[in-house]
Formats: sequence, C-alpha cells, structure tokens
Amino acid sequence: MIEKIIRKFGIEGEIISVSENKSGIINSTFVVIVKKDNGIVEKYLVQKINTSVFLEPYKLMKNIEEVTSYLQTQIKKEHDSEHKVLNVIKARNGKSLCYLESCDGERDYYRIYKYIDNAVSYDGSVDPHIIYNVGKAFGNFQKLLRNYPIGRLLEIIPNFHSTDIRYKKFMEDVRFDSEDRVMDVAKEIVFILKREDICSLITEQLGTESVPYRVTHNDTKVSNVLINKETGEYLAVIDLDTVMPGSLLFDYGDGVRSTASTAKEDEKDLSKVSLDLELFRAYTDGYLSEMAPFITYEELSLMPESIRIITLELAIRFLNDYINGDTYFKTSYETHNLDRARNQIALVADIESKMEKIRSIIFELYDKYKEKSITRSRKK
Ligand code: GN1
Ligand code: MG
Repeated sequence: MIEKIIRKFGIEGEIISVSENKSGIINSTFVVIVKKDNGIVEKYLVQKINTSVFLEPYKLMKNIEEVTSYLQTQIKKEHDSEHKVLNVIKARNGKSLCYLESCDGERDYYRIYKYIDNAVSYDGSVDPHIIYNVGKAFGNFQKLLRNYPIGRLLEIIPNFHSTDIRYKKFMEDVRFDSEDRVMDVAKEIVFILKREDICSLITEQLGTESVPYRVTHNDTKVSNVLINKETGEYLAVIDLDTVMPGSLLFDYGDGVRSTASTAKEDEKDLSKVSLDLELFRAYTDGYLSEMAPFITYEELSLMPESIRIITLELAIRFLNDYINGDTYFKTSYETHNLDRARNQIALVADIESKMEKIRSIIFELYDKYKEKSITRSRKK
C-alpha cells in the first residue's frame, strides 16, 4: 500500500522502512524511509486522512498549502534560517492528495510531507525550557500569520471550538442515550451541566474588535511542535489540519491544557492529574514573548478562563463520544473515551482551584512584555 502511494507522489527508490507514528488520535501517520537510486536516503511522512472527521480533504489541503507558503515567505523576510515550515509534496497529477480505492470502493486519501530531521516531539514534558518553546512556537505561528487575509481560509470543521454548540449537542445526545451509557456517567454529566455558563464566554464575543477572528491552529498540543534535538528550542509547528479562522484564546487555552497537565490525557489515576503552575508559567511566558504586543485587552482578560473552557470542551467531546459509542476518536479499549473525559474533568477542577494564581501570572507576564515593547517603540 505505502509503495503504491509514494509512487503516485513521484517518489522512486527502495523502501527501507515504514513505521507507524501513533501520537495522533484522528489520522494515521507513517514515517517512510526510501533509498534513492543515487544512494541518497530520504525520509517522508505519509498520512492517511480520516475522512469521517475531515469530510472535504481537498479544502483542508488548500488551507495548508496557502498557510505554509505564506509562513515560508514570512520566515524568509525575517531572515530566519532556524525554523522550518511543513513542506507539502505534490503528486504526479499536480495535486497535494492522492487516493487509493479500498476493497469496499471507498476512497482513502493520502498526503506526504518532507520529514523534518533533527527534531523530536513530546507527548508531554516536565522541562520548563521545552514548554516555554512550545508556547513560543504557537505564539510565533499566530504572530507571523496576523496579517494573513483571513477571508481566504476555509472553515474545515464548522464550530470546531464553539464550546457552547458542543455543549448543546452533548445535551441532545445525553437525552437520546443511543448506547444506554448515560446512567453510568451521571456524575460527569452533572459536573458539565454546572458549567454551562462558561461555554459561551469566548464565542459570544468572537468576531468583534475585542476578540477578532485570527488564523488559529486549533490543535495546540505539545506533540504538535517539533523541538530541535540539540538546543531544545522549537523547530516547527506541525499538524495544520485544523487551521481555520478562530480566536487566539482557543489556541492559548488548549496549549496550556495540553502542556501543563501533570498527567497524560488518558491517565486513569486521577490523583496524578493537575495543572503544574511552573509549566503553565513557562508556556504563557513563551506565548506572550511573541504575542503580547498584538493581543487586545479583552483577549488578555479572557486568557485565564480560556484554559478552563477548552479543558471543559475536551471533557465534553470525550464524554459525548463515549455515550455515542466511540465513533470519533480512536480508542484502544472500551472505556478509553470515558477515562479521557474523567481526566479532563479532574483537570478542570484543579484549574478552578488555581484560578487566582493563573490570573496573576498571566497579567504579570503580559506586563513584562508590554513594558519591553513600549520601551522598544519609544527608542525607534
Ligand atoms: C485530536 O488526533 P489529534 O491529536 O491531531 C482532535 C483535537 C483534540 C485532540 C485530543 C480534528 O487531535 O481536537 O484536542 O485529539 N482533532 C480533531 O487529543 O478533532
Ligand atoms: Mg490534530
């Protein structure tokens, strides 16, 4: 199968190895090493797109091609030779996707990226230097794209981070209870019900001058930043499938959720789940070192809540998938989504207990960078 695909992308030579990378829970990803006829060994990232999640794969690739080429230009303008941008390989037919027909006549869509070498990605890290760099990478991503013509971006999954809409859909599915699982998760449902009011805090302001639409990554997990193996600094932002118009609060909140938790997203021992304030500070520091001059006061004021909101949103999504019979996220065992939901609920509870500290750290770091940028612009 892999051989058929790479040939469609004009990649010749002998396949030396194929290994699956299992860190994503939507698409399937393979690292393929090929020895060219001239002896040179090249690495590629081959991905099968999950078309029950991404219904229009060509639209998704259009966003990715345009955003990566814009980023390339920005990086060149800044004479930045340290950082990399995902490099989409075109197929023989000039498109950035190819498909193979499966035995049941369905089309499986594949794309290929050049593999970025000298890089490592983490499913989690307790090193503040790494987490600072993950925050910096996503801050830099938004900074470089701040003047991108947002009207050109297509909405790949509508209302992806509309927590209020996800809440309503969740409540409908709870009422429907198609798999007869609701009785077992009453406690978790009540936890979510009690927080209905925070679900619309970001979306009700989205699109105004206070909380403008920006190019957002929408999946700012720690594993979506490649880190330079030698320096520990960021090398590239990857997984651009969900790049869409959105609020920077989605990215910031999800970034903290993913990087500052003391446990993996599916850790069952909930006593291990909490928000590490040092890692949270490191992420926020890195993020604001890039973005502080560009955010509005309203965005800044919502940053603390965004962490709580996006974590609650993930709890809703995992629990919703569990009560629907696990049709969206990949699972490895029967209660995998339920465990993920409980984990995120425990994280929300811990975040709530630390809200005052979270708020004061965000404002302290913002002031630090704001001061710097005012001094810089005065000097000019
Ligand atoms: C999914 O598969 P992956 O890791 O790229 C999901 C994200 C969730 C994440 C939770 C398109 O991302 O929204 O935050 O799982 N992506 C989609 O681990 O739904
Ligand atoms: Mg993703």
